[in-house]
Amino acid sequence: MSTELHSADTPAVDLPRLNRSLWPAGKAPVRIVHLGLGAFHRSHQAWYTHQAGDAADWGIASFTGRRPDAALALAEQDGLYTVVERADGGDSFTVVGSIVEAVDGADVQRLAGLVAAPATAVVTLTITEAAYRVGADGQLDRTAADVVADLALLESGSGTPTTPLGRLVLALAARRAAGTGPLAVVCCDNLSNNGTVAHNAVVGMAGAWDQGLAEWIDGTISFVSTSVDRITPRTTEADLAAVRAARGYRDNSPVVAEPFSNWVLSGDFPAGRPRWEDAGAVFVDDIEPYENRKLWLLNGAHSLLAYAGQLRGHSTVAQALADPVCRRAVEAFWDEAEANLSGAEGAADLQIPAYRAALLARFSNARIAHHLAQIAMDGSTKLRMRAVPVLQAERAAGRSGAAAALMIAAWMDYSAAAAEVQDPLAADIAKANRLSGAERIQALLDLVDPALAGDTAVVDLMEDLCGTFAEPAVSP
Ligand code: CS2
Repeated sequence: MSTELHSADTPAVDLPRLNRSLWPAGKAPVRIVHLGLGAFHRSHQAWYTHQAGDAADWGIASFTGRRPDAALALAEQDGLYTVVERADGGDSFTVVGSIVEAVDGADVQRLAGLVAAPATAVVTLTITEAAYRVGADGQLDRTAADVVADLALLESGSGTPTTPLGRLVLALAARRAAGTGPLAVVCCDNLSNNGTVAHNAVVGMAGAWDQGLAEWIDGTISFVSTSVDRITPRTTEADLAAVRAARGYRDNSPVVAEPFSNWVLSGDFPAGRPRWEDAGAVFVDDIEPYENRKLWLLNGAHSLLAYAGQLRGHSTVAQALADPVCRRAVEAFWDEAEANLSGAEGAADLQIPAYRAALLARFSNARIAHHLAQIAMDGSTKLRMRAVPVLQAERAAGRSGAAAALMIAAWMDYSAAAAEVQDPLAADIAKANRLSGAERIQALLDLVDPALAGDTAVVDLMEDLCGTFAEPAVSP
């Protein structure tokens, strides 16, 4: 399939908007429903679907989360948008056509209709790590305010759920009622064992409303685990201008991403799936080593840079990595992570030294302005996946885990210094920061992992590590 709207022999024209009538592949029927229409979905799952050999059979209906804006902008251009692959040496442009319907997430009726449709085979999710509302025990937090509100709505049978979980549960109830059978839910958020997390969250939410539905979901719906990877900063006005300048048409929804991308999946697709392997996706039996490699080495370093880097006055990943103090902290964390990845079964396939070298190159791509403030969000959830397992493994091996602990200590210092902390636990974080000394450390740690908070040696270690990045590297 041609992926270029304007080939070299078609001179670029100043289109008022992207226009599907010029699109060679036409419009595929909806067989995938997505929750979380954002930049990452468009640079990753939609991009893989677009490149699949059977793309003409697999259209995506993509729903936004809290706001309708992204759907409105994309619907204006009939779902078409440009992926700008931004390498050190320059940009390349692909017009992606796999999203055939862009819908406001609040349109739960449309969501339920599409999820219940016989043709729908796959539901993909990029709803953010925090949206699963799963506590440190791995189960749905039924006391979270928005979960409580959505459960009341579901029980009353009127009103529109506001959480992605509530919306999905309602849509799955419609599928059950329609008798259209099994499908696969594919979690594409950065969580360890994300298929199980999605299962626990969805079945937990359904069970609190209707036990029969929970049992049906448990026995019918396949929850696929994945490891997803492609650095995708938020789109800026400058990106819109870059597309216009280079391609000669106006796109109000382009997405900029690094050239690298990776997708590892594990699980069943009872109603079929696109041939994502044509675009490089890999299907494995045991996803855990890949997942840990990505979550610890890439996302772990990201979080460390987000907190340490901002404390030292940096604003992007590339700037923070160029600071020797931050770079040393990342390398030390990677040493600890690597020590615990290397023992895993199949670790040789992980090629960790090459993966680390590639990460340094990817993070140093200064043409990708990946803002640390974006990565810093939802720290209490992210640290559970990125720092805690390495810290626990190091301590179980009789070592201090100081480099993993430093990531958590940097988050604590950042959470006290930042003007605004975006986190589902923001109120508890602010409360903990009003304490001091070991009490503060313990209260903050309790929000990330209660078991660690109960370990006085860990609390002492964190107390020593707080303040490590107090010295700014650059004058404000
Ligand atoms: C980042 C990720 O914002 C974050 O927390 O660590 O979004 C990261 O850029 C992606 O996982 C890369 O694949």
